[in-house]
Amino acid sequence: MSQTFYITTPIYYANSLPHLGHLYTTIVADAMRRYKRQRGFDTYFLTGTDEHGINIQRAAEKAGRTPKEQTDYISGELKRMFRDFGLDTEHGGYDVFMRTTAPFHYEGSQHIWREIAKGKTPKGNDPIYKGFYEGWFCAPCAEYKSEDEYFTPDGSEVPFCLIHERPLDKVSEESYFFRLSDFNEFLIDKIENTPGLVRPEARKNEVLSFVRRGLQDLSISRLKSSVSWGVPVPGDEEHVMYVWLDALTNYITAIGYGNEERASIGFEKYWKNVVHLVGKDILRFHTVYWMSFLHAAGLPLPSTVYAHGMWLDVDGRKMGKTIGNVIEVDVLHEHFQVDAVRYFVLREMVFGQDGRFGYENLIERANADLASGLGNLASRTFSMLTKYREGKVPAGKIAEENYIHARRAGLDPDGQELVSVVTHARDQFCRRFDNFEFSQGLEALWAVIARVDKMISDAKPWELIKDERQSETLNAVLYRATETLRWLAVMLYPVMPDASKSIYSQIGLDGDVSRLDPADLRWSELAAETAIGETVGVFPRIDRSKVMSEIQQETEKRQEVTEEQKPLVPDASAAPNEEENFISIDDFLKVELRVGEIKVAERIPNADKLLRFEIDLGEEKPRQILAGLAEYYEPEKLIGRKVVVVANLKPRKMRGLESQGMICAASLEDGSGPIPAIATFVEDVEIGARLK
Ligand code: ME8
Repeated sequence: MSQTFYITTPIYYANSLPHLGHLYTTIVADAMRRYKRQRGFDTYFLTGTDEHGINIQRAAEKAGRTPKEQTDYISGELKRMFRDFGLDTEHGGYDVFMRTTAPFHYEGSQHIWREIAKGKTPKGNDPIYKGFYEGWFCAPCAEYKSEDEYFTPDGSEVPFCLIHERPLDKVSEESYFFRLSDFNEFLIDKIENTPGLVRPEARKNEVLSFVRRGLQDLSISRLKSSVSWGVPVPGDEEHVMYVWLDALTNYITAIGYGNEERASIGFEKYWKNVVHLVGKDILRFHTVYWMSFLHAAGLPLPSTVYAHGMWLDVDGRKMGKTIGNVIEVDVLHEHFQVDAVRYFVLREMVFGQDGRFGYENLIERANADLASGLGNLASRTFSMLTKYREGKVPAGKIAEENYIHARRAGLDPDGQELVSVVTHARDQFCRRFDNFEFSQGLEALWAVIARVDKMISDAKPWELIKDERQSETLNAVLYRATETLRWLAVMLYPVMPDASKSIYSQIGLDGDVSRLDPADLRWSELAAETAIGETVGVFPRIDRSKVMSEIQQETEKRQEVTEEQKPLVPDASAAPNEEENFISIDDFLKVELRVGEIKVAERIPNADKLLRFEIDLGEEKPRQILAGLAEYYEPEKLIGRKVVVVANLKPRKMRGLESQGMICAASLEDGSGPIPAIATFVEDVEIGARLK
């Protein structure tokens, strides 16, 4: 049975549209898996979307969608991008697109929770205990704020919400905790002593020094009343799991851990050799947290967590919409060959370090390495075969008596030198790829291209053809160039699947490159007399100024459209708000206003001001809402009236009754104080309709 190889990308957040970063990690994983498949491994490749948690809940609210609609939309967009770039199953890419909202994933996540709870920490304690989570709460946002969501103004003792610019309340909430503080020594020992567990070395040291500073226990649940969008904690429906616990667990539920649905994929089989590819931004989650969770659940650790660097713009700045330096994946897809993009990202970024991405760099590299390099070698070789040898691969051996002629043409007569160059480059390429050193692996192959180009230029086939005595020399040059192309086509398959297949078939070969092991390549296995296929250019030259001006124009157009779509009020999150009274459209959309019909309206005993309503919002059952309207309205007269309800207001208790929303009313002044006038509709509006 062949050895297995399981590779994963992070599952990307379903709160915003996919970008170059997501494309990048997935291309790397895809290339690695294609390489391992060629090497004979039984491979499995996972990508997908992370669909729970407050950020998704918030993004959905912002966009006026339900969380389910939001996650369907983003995972759909991600799948579209993957399809465009040939990373989907149909093109030989991922085997599974995980979505953490899948029922089998709920099952598996709850299973790991139970397993963790059953076990003991390395220090013999219960890994999970109940405590209180303390945090800064923003009432208008109805949520806890993390450090990057608040600021502390000078002179204030408490932080302020970035959105509302008002003080936050220190609130503590019941939560389950994971006893992470018991895992320090375990993690240090494992990470220090397991070769390749955390890579590259610099990142490993980073994690170790983080762990050495001491670990704090981790809150691993949130009350459902504050974060509703998540996997319920088994045995306690009031809580949902911390999103990272559920997200990380996707790597094992996908292959059948803790659920029947995917058991046939084979957890036992694939968990033996697994590589998690991640950006350095989420290294800590995949090492400190994930490894502790796994160990607590009695499961083996992954073989490798490899953290790569980040793409920055050409000037080394982080990419962002506000600076306008984002590389658009749709632009990439429209203007560049998929293989060129794949080659560029693998060649340009030294894996593990940050890299710089600009359209111009991409064009430069594609023209130099692909159009003038590999593409030119292929097209000149095929056109010479057509022109000089009627489209057939000649025999490559030179008879000893002709060595003298070959030498005269500057060609090594027995060709051993080239064989050893190519073989050495192949070995190096494999070693580099095994070691995630994609850029250096490709460099080794381009040295071969340069070498063969030089062989052709030195030998000058266009001169050789004129001399009868140089017939074998010409044959040898053509054979060696074609044989090198065969090797390159096999080796380059993981990086440029389309170009590789194209070159392979242009040579006249019909094997399946995706299954050819570069280690099995033997020089001169290309049979003489092979009739080459139809010649097609693999990498057309990119007209730099034309493409750049098209991209420029499109970017401008896109910006104009965005300008037009901009809300009439400035976006508070984009620029400091000088006009205190303005809020952004997004802020407004956070308030969910809905049409409701009053079904019940009654006084509350011993309360002069409050009325109790039951209002139908088109939901399963009417909401109970309390409002201070008793002094102004006869409750009976309000029954049947359509009103505007703030539907996402945090429920609060008044007089022992829970009020689940608010009725909107204008405030009129009659000199003695404000008098409410309930907002209503002249038209016949549908119950539950949203106001925007
Ligand atoms: O972190 N350059 O999802 P996410 C290179 N859901 N890669 C980049 C990049 C950049 N500029 N920006 C993003 C999450 N990435 C969690 C993961 S896993 C159990 C849960 C890539 O949508 C890189 O792989 O924020 C990074 O780690 C990932 O996208 C973050 O994706």
